[in-house]
Amino acid sequence: MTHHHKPASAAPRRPSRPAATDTAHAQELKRLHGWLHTARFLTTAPQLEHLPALDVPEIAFVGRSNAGKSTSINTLTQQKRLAFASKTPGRTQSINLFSLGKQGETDAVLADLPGYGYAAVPQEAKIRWQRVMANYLVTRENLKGVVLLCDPRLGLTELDEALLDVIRPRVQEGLKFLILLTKADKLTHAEAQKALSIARLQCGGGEARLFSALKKQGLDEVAQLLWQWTHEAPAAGDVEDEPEALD
Ligand SMILES: Nc1nc2c(ncn2[C@@H]2O[C@H](COP(=O)(O)OP(=O)(O)OP(=O)(O)O)[C@@H](O)[C@H]2O)c(=O)[nH]1
Ligand SMILES: [Mg+2]
Repeated sequence: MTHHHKPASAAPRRPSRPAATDTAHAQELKRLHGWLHTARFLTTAPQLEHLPALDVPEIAFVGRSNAGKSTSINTLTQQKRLAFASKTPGRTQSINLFSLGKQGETDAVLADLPGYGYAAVPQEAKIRWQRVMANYLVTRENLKGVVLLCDPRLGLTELDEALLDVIRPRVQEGLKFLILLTKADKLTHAEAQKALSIARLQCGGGEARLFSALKKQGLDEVAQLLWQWTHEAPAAGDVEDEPEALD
């Protein structure tokens, strides 16, 4: 057996380092952002039945049109045009899936859902879309978490509340839920804190965070949540009921 030990005299002295915990934390964040940066397009599904059945945890980004869903996905994954910011908001009726995972392995999926509430969309299309989304949120078996993007200057609208009603039972059964208050750069510190405390009351069992794509605010916290949601071991004895479809 050959040994490759260098002579002791050649061993360099270790440079002094910051506190070990700081280093570990910084490395952990670097790893998380590296993980998010692996995001790549998986598929687009115009209808629910076109969505492939997957066995990796999925996180859905939902919210009003123009809330900043596509921008937040691009910011979190540090990619310029992974999710398209549509020129005609509310027109896309497709669910876009993005895979995450190193070395080409997929260990999680992000779903970019079309926004709702855009005034120019015909009523019929609005109702159809609401039903598709409700069905997705209720029946998608690998759905692990929902990120509801909300412009804090508008607060939760009627349609956001309707969505909350749909997912509330699943949140009680362990579905992870985050209200992400976007465009925080448009608020003063006091306004942002007020919006955050309101959202904390509204998120019933979930979480609420401030986020700004422009100022890169909230990225670390969201990255940590997304990782935890998709990688934490399910609680022992946690038996899932078959989800029931809406009509
Ligand atoms: N100031 C500021 N503007 C933002 C931020 N995030 C998004 N925006 C802007 O908000 C607008 C809408 O952003 P999108 O990401 O396209 O919104 P969306 O929720 O995907 O909208 P739909 O695709 O229509 O559902 C764009 O003009 C963005 O540049 C932010 O953090 N700060
Ligand atoms: Mg979008």
